[in-house]
Amino acid sequence: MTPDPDTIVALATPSGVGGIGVVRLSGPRAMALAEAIAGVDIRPRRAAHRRLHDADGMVIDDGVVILFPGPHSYTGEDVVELQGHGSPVLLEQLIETARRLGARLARPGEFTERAYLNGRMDLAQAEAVADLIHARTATAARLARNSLDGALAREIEPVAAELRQLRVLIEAEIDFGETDLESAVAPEVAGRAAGLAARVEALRTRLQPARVYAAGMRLALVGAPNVGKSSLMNRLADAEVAIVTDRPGTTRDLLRANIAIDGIPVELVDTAGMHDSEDEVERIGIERARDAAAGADLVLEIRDMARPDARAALPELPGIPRLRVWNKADLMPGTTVADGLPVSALTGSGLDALRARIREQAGLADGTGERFSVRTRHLEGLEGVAAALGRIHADQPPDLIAEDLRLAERALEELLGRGDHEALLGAIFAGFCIGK
Ligand SMILES: Nc1nc2c(ncn2[C@@H]2O[C@H](COP(=O)(O)OP(=O)(O)OP(=O)(O)O)[C@@H](O)[C@H]2O)c(=O)[nH]1
Ligand SMILES: [Mg+2]
Repeated sequence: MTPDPDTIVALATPSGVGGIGVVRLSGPRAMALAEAIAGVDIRPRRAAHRRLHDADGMVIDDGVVILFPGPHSYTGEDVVELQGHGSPVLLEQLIETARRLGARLARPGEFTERAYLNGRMDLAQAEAVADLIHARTATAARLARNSLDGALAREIEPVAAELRQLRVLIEAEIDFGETDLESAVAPEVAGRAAGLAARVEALRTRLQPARVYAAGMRLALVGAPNVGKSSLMNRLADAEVAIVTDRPGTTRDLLRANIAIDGIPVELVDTAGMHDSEDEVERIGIERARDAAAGADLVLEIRDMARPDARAALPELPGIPRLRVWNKADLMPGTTVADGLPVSALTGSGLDALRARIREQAGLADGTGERFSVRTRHLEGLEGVAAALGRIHADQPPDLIAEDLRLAERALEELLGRGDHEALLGAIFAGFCIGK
């Protein structure tokens, strides 16, 4: 038998002053604590207006109390919400009271972890809770919302079903067959495994682009001084984020702006113009510009159409795509460029094409894959399934085939968090905020 879990408490709303603040409790003692704090005879699932007391019976606040008896609650346990005035001091007193009465502070994500452990959601859904909370664009939120409804599980259920069938086929032969004879089912199993591997791989390819909605994209704007990097960033951000002057060397440090491009969260990083400089401050700035480029998902190499020779000495960055952007197109009407995109930070011309190219770079050119939020972990899981299936050949002994089918199944189970994967759980729930 597992021991009774602790009763946990945390602030569920952001810290700071607000209209109201919500303290949430979950665990076997939650109802008893609610009684001690708010009094008896509260009907479940109904908002009750009550005085909220501390452990000595002194009134802390008055507010709304809602009881959610398990198992039909967020965590599957008894859950209590105490809604008080949004004063950090009062809410802290409420939390302290719950602790004095025997609750302990929740770890980050512990409410959702309990929901998962109690079978209220699968692991991909628990991750979707975090993705939903942290969504930076409406699209990202919509996809996370779909994931919360179990979209990934539905997507991989047919794969799991086929895997089970293949295992039954091969294991039945191992259990009952003549082991020294050649396997009768191996050719069929191997053929179907190959088909399944291709299906899983296709699924991975289809889902991959959607990852960017949760992960976001970092774009570094780099180039020679005065080509208009800061102007372009301001124009894309639709705000005066960076100082712009006609003097080369205006930007000396990294500047960041968070924007959305077609629902993709994009962080723009403006950098110091790159050139040979004796100036210590400028040199450090240029060094940082190089680091920013090295850490980007896409480098926008900004050039000046009126000064085609002004270029930055940017080192090769293997694996980081680069897009050449010719700025100040307004100064060179009628001129075309052979390599890259003509834009004007001044007039805004070419920016729609630039946004389309950025979206394309994210792998979302044709809008595929944007149905639910996808994490790298999911893609790697699918890769593991396909790899195990891909190892299967008709001329292998049946027990080897069975072993690879088992590995494929385990990779699939891990995707949804079925089975025992404690280290994985720790890593996932640590990424949550406290109170969720
Ligand atoms: N005509 C025209 N001028 C531009 C355009 N973009 C920027 N400029 C001008 O070019 C000059 C330099 O612009 P910045 O945005 O400061 O250039 P930068 O690349 O950030 O320069 P550093 O920070 O010094 O490296 C300013 O005078 C801008 O007004 C453009 O599209 N057309
Ligand atoms: Mg600048």
